Amino acid sequence: MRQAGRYLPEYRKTREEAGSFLDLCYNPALSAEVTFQPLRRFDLDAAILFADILLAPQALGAKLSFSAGEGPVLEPVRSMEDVKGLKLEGAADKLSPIYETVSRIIEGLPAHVALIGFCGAPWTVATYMVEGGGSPERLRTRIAAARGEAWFDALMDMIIEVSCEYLARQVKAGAECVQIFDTWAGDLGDGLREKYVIEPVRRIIAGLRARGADVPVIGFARGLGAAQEEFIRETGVAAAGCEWPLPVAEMARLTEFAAVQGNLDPAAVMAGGSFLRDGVKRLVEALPREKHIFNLGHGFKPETPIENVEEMVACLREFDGAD
Ligand code: 1CP
Repeated sequence: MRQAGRYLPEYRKTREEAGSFLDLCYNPALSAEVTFQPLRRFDLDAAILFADILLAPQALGAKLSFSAGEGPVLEPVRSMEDVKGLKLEGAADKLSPIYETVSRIIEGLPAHVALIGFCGAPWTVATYMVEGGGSPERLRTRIAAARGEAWFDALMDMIIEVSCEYLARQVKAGAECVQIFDTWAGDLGDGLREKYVIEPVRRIIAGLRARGADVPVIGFARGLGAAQEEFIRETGVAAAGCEWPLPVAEMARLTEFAAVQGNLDPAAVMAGGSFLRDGVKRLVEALPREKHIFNLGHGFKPETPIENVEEMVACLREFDGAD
């Protein structure tokens, strides 16, 4: 999950130095610096590339800005005419500063730390493009999907294509694993999940393999609940990211099909104390270590106390004990 970010004062400083969030994303030296920041503080086994899932739609030609305190704002895509205004050709090239960031990270990364690249899953990226930013219910997008609108399917195809190329180039630059973030996967029920969550992720993995990128893929399809098993089996992800409301017993069951990642409640890290310790212990005890990537069930909140993150990592090392 996100591990850099606003809970770290050094991140806020670098972001200020960059000028804006997007300037930071497109600055390889500063993005690499931000990727390293959590590693200097905490004993972590992996780093996640600093970038954002919304850079891919921007590369397709959708105007993007981040307004202070309000999150992302995108020029909405709501018709075939809008889709035709986007351009797939050359889109992955516009993301070259990100591949440069990956190369720089690899140069400075300790050998025992893995680098995870990432992109947004087509469904989640499409929701931001159709809604024009974050939206509490994403109804416009869900209705377009339920109607099987031709423009919506064309948009999904474009996002799938750019994502294959974007991830393959991250791998070529040195990413050792990639994660596909489907934050809004839980929006879709039977009849739509297969077409807009499972099939696009399956196609991205096939596209990666066709380009010779042979790294493990983590699928974070948030909110799938009982459909996680189907997602794992049909997409072929090596690991499934699990959000915190998923019971640990269900995660243990899923290890029959793939590795699992997660799923500590970000609020437990904010709370600290015995709830945090017990949460870490529960995960370590319930899941086989060769099938479990310890992580949060979603990204760190900006208000998270740094000493609680230190405590979380210390507990993990203590309970895990194998290293
Ligand atoms: O500095 C700031 O104010 C910006 C905060 C921030 C950060 C640190 C945003 C804005 N993006 C990021 C980086 C980011 N985003 C990473 C890099 C790794 C790291 O921080 O260590 C990653 C992996 C993401 C992924 C991402 N961006 C997701 C998927 C994962 C998730 O958290 O669900 C999503 C949905 C986004 C979109 C996004 N980026 C930023 C915001 C405010 C949002 C919108 C969130 C929403 O609609 O609720």
